[in-house]
Amino acid sequence: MKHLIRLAVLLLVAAAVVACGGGGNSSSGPAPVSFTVTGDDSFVYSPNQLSAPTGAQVTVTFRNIGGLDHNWILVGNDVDVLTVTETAALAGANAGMVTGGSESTFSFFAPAAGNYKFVCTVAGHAAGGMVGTFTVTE
Ligand SMILES: [Cu+2]
Repeated sequence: MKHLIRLAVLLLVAAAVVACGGGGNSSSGPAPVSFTVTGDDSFVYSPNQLSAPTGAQVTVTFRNIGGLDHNWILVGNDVDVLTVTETAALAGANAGMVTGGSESTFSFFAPAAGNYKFVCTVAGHAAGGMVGTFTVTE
């Protein structure tokens, strides 16, 4: 009888492991992605084109290799980058202001599929070219 109980427990555990495994695979979504982006005083992001699948956890390290303050925020494609402020950043997609020689690492979930932009909101920097494209795929 003890053996039967032990067998039943083992079967239940095995069933639970299988169920969790299957559930985990279907609910975990796309693999997380991470990027390191530099920004400098010539108003260049490198790289200036990023892509991630919708729903993926995106971790960005924004490294300011210049001397001026710079930032990195993700905004909708329809936002006017010349007048945008940090409040337009999509949820979590905001490096905050990063002083020269410093970096900021932050994470967010890639929004719905489509085209987005990232931009430095310091006055004059976007006009100088500090803008990049972020493509979210299905
Ligand atoms: Cu800047």
